[in-house]
Amino acid sequence: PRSSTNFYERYHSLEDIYYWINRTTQENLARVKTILIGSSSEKRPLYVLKLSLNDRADKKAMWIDCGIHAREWISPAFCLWFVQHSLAFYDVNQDITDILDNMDIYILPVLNPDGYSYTWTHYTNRMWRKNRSASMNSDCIGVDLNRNFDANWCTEGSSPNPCTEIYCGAFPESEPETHAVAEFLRSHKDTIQLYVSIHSYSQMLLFPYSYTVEEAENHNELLEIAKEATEKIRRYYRSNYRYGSGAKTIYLAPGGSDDWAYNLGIKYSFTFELQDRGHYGFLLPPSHIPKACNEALTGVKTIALKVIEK
Ligand code: ING
Ligand code: ZN
Repeated sequence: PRSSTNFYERYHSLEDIYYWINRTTQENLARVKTILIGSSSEKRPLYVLKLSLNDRADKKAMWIDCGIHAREWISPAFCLWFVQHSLAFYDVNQDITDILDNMDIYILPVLNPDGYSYTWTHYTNRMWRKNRSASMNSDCIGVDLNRNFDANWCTEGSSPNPCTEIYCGAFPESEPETHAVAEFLRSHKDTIQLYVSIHSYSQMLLFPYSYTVEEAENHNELLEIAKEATEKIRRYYRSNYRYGSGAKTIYLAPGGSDDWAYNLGIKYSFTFELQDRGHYGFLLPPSHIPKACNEALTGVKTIALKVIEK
């Protein structure tokens, strides 16, 4: 029997997502390319989708990663939602058309495939956050990939103890997942203008810095963009998103991907925390996927259009 809910309104296993990546690429050969950027510590492939919908020569690009933290299932669901929206509504919806006419989009649907896969194996593993790599001097497993980037690495707000949820790893980019992302961004930094990372939960739109309470050089510009994005979300969806620099809005957190990308030179760098604000937390029911994803889609589109104007 045919399922009554749409593919994008459900959560999917890692195998299903790999299958979806393959099918989406095969069905859109002129518009989508799959790029293998590396592999995880358990040797799963890390695939980036490149959406390139017109062949203008001087195009810039944006990057979106999802699933850096295993239990945040709404995050990979958003990446799939975003790709589907881009392919279905190019030349239909004005905003996504303007964005894709001016930018290529790189999308990494599952940055942490080992952790994500682990959360699908048994309900007792559902709240896993880190990757699944072994450590040299401890039996504890996993590095917090959002503490493993080379941005004030392993200072206050992360931990050198492998048994904690915010373990920074043995050294910056010690993990194959973070190293692959960093290498890709380093080699594309001249075209990538905008970096976006998708997490859950708590409904926030954050920007650098998270590793220090000091303000980023273009703080006011980032603040203005985040304000506009969250206002649009409130107007369209009646959902409140807080916004501000990471350190001042949630907590000190060094080694994060958005701070690292910012210091690399990607001056528009944002982290979304999607729905909800704690009622279901990481266990957001599938019936909430459409609203959560549409809110974030509105936010990402608003940011991208602002960056294109610059
Ligand atoms: N929140 C993020 C975390 O890694 C964050 C917050 C954003 C930290 C940007 C550093 C940089 O803790 C969740 N929910 O994971
Ligand atoms: Zn997270």
